[in-house]
Amino acid sequence: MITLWELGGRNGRRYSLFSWRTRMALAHKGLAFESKPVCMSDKAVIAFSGGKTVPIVKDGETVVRDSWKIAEHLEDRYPSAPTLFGGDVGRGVTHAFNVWIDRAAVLPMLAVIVADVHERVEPADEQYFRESMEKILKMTLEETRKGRAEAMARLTRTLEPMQALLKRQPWIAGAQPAYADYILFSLFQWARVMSPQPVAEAPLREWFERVLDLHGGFARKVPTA
Ligand SMILES: N[C@@H](CCC(=O)N[C@@H](CS)C(=O)NCC(=O)O)C(=O)O
Repeated sequence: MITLWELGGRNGRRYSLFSWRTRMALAHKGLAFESKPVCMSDKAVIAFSGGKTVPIVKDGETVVRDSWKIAEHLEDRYPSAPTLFGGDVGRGVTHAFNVWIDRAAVLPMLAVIVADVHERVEPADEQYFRESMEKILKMTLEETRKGRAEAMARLTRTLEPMQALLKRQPWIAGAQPAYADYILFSLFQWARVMSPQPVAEAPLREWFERVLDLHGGFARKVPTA
């Protein structure tokens, strides 16, 4: 049995974008898992992992923290299940995409949705979340609400290459969906679970709907904003 520690929000929401990468990777591999929701401010409960972030996976006796390392672990441990990367070159390119999304796109999306996310975290996390996000964004949550249109424009500009790509091929990974799709998907699922604002335009919007339908609608059937 695989156990996944991840952020839990109000009303059963699972809102860690990085944990959505892991969830999708597990579904892609056809692996069942048990979800253990944790509060962002409760570091004692995840101390066993040696770190302070989720997702964390325990697979048998193996504990893996960090969504990219978890994806590599699943690919190596379950080689006969559908591939996440499509070989060594695909693994390298997917890693490059992972780094690009994390460095270029996560902050622009955060700036758009952060105040909505704050309204949906567990009450025990409200203060911790506010303090850490205001430090990262160098502005108050109230200021992010005022700057939303500008943040949305920055996000759209950042992701324009993905809009162009999705006019040429159906999935980020090419002809079939794979882990690269889940990396980009995680941003929009984060928004879908925690914010009532629409954030994706066509053709990204249609691609997002296709990912929601994958694996029996696994990602569609969850509590959202
Ligand atoms: N590179 C890590 C990033 C993980 C990460 O930042 N997780 C966030 C939740 S989305 C977290 O646990 N934050 C805890 C904190 O900020 O205290 C990964 O890909 O797993």
